[in-house]
Amino acid sequence: MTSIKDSFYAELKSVNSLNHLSDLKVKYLGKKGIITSEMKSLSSLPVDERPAHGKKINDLKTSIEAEIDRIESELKNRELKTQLLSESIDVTLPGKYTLFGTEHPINRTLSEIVDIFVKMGFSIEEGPEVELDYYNFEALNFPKNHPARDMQDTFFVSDNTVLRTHTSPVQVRGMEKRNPPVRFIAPGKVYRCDADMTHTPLFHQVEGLMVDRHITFSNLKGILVAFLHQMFGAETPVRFRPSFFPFTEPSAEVDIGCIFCKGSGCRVCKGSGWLEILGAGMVNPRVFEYVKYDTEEFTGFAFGMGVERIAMLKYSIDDIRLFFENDIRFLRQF
Ligand code: FA5
Repeated sequence: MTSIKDSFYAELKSVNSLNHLSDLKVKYLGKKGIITSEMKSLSSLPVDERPAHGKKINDLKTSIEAEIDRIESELKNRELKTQLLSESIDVTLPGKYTLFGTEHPINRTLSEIVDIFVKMGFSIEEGPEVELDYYNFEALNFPKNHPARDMQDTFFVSDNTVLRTHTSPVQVRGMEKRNPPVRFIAPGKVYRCDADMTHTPLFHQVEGLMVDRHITFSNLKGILVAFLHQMFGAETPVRFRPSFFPFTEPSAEVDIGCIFCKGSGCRVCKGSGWLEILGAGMVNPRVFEYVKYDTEEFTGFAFGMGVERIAMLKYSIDDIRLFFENDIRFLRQF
């Protein structure tokens, strides 16, 4: 019995893992283990020796079980500690840097413009960028060979197809689709063969159109002044200058007081104290005739603005090309 005990303790000393301990447990306490076979051999002893020997085996079994339980919980603790150490997180380490994109300044400006008009009850209308001559010019009262067609620096796709030079064709398409009253804006890309510090071949415009009974120039002024005050601040001066567009009569160009020099005159406003911001006017009855609106019953106003122009003023950017160069150092500032 003593030799079993000694060999158990000797083996236990070298145990250093739960697997190893489990092997030892099977060796001594398993069905075919040393202690179990000792128990079985009791029957070969003389009857009077059996109780004393049986007790010894039982005592040994109990102490082996206790010892195995003790070592098992020690090993479990040790393994847990090792696991916790290897899985611990150093919260003082710097985080992993992820590069986030930001909204492009043109999209941001466009959303701002759209939001203001949507709150004023305008819906959103879309039209194709590859447009028929009819919608881009003809139905907007630009007759064939009208000098204004040339003024627009048109990209022709074919004799009667162009890349739209403005968003005004959406006015015609929108009115063809429905009867008055109408009130929508049409944001989108437009194209002109033009490139310098303030012009690019692709840029964005937002068109606006409102047609109903009794619409007057005062309504146009009210809406545009409200828009410009929300966009540039309530103190911004606004003025309307007479101008010409074939599809509006009368027509106006709208200026805001220079936001750089506050009207005293600077390089940006070329000393005038004013910055041109959009074109507008009362819809020319000839356009209504193309879409078969009753020119006696209905009047309307339209306006169109360059989004890049507004973004340049809002963010004090003096070269329009920066918007399209995708220089991350520029874009990151927004
Ligand atoms: C028009 O395009 C008219 N369709 C606007 C209009 C609509 C008037 C409805 C009346 C009623 P204009 O050609 O002026 O107008 O262009 C409008 C704005 O587009 C300009 O004020 C300017 O901000 C912008 N713009 C024009 N050409 C370029 C260009 N090449 N690059 C960037 N912006 C431009």
